Amino acid sequence: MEKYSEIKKVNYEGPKSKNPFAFKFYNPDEVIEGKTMREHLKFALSYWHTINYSGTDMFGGDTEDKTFGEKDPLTMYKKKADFAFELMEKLSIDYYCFHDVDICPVGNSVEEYLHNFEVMVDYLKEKQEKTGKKLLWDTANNFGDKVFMAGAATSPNADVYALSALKVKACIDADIKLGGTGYVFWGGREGYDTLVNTDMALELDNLGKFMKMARDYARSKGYKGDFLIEPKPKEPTKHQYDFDAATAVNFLRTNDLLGDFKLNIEANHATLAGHTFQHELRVARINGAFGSIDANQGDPMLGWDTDQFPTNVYDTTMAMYEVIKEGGFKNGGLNFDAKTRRQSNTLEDILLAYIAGMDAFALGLRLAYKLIKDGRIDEFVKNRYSSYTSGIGKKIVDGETNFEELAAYARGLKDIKVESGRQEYLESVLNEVMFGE
Ligand code: XLS
Ligand code: CA
Ligand code: CA
Repeated sequence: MEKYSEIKKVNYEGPKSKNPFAFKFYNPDEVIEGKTMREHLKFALSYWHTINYSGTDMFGGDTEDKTFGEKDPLTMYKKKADFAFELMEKLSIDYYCFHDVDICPVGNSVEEYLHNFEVMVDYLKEKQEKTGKKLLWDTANNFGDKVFMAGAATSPNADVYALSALKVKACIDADIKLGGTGYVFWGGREGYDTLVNTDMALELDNLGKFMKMARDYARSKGYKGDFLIEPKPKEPTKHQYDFDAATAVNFLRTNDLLGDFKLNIEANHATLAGHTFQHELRVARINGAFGSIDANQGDPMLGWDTDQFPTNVYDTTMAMYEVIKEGGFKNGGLNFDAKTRRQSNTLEDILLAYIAGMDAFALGLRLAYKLIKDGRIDEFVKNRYSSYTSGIGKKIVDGETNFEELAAYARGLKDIKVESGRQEYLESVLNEVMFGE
């Protein structure tokens, strides 16, 4: 990766270009419906995958070198930061996201960790000021170290709970210093492998209290951003407490955290939970909890979190459809929680992967607007529910009826006809919009 400063800026050349190092659909400053594409899409680089991941898998070691030829830990992490900001510049990415331990060496004690973290946060702040790049969100890695083997805020050990709070507090302080707009709680190891050793009620209660304390601390320091829960059904634990969007929303409601907390929806986690990406976005939206997106895709044949760069345009179109219906991103954005494959082990592959993912979402944005302008699908759905716009249906929606009235009404009904759902036709409309002129 040492040669990264020689890489050229990636420009938009349009769909006819055959230049692999050019955008075909992402034209950062093109205005679509009153906003530039970079404002619509709010792309972010994920530090852990792009700056640190070195191709390792369960069966073999590194296939990439991300040490930048440095032995001294702090100097190495500064070079990593230089690489991150250079890549963002070359790719026209305005935001980035990190875990605490992605940006600094952990050292040999809590004190050393805190010191290194602070040094690197100051370094990132300088780089932000020079380049105009921004922090989208940060998060504490409270799952990697062996002390977190049984969880962090759901650990059976109260000392681990306290250490987890220290790390989240450090990240909130960093978030405030760097002007970030999100703090993400991804479960990590907040879940269980077996109930024979687990007090589920206590763990969930402790987790709720932890999040409240995080919120109260951050707000008392003037933090204005969102807190985000990132649902995932399994991996690393057999059962993660934030299983999916519906489970996370229920947890937030139970703990009275909705409002301060929203959801960070990851495509790969949605499919692991047996849902589509769009389903998870819709659940977040209808509960007023749409926050941010971790853009990637899984492999439908594999039951684990492959974190691939997103290239499936049906998925990006329907995801952007949900984003547009939500009124766009506010504090959130599109973070590429995605890594190049173990065999795609060059600097060029990192660029090509981001280009592929950014173009897939740019195409998704363009096609989602086309779908909305075409109007046939929205119109169909609207008409499908038209029985709720007058008469007894309107009374149901307005909450102005009861079982006696409904039963009396139903007694007089003859030949109820439910209209066709027209699924095949609507799917062909989607294809027409996506591939027609
Ligand atoms: C792991 C998660 C993780 C979060 C941040 O599966 O995707 O990377 O996004 O901790
Ligand atoms: Ca993620
Ligand atoms: Ca993931």
